[in-house]
Amino acid sequence: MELSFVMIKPDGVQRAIVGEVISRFEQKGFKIAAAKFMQISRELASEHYGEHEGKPFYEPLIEYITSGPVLAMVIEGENAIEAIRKLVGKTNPQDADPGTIRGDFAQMTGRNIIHASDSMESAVREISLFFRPDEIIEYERSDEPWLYE
Ligand code: 3AN
Repeated sequence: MELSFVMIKPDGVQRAIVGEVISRFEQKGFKIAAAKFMQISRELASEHYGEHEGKPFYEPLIEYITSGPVLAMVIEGENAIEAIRKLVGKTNPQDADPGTIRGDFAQMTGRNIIHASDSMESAVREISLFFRPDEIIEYERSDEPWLYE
């Protein structure tokens, strides 16, 4: 089982599709291991998006992600990192397939609703930026025997 860091960005919260987005992960069989509704500080935003510092979209990206509350989550499941990226869709919603979250709900890269870790290394780094180890809950979902053989 893998853990991925997933965050519904301020546009997802403002557009009132938090429940819809979480449902997609739940219905696929992924388990919420941690969740925090929060306002991201500039410091945390610049740590999270450090790899993009210096790029033309960096400042708008920091403005965007700190513009309102977000729902940060740790989501667990089989091959979670890659599988969640598939459910989320391509970074530019114009390229994201219908049926993906960005393909169904978003128009622009700068308002693409959701973040999900793109590798094991990013997942470990991002989870530790947003959550303490004791905030990540281990439990069984009652339908696990029906999801995993
Ligand atoms: P993803 O979120 O799909 O992993 P990254 O990590 O390349 O994509 O980019 C992080 C965030 O930075 C994106 N979700 C998007 O909000 C913003 N971003 C990335 N590339 C661009 C771009 N070319 N123009 C505007 N914003 C961008």
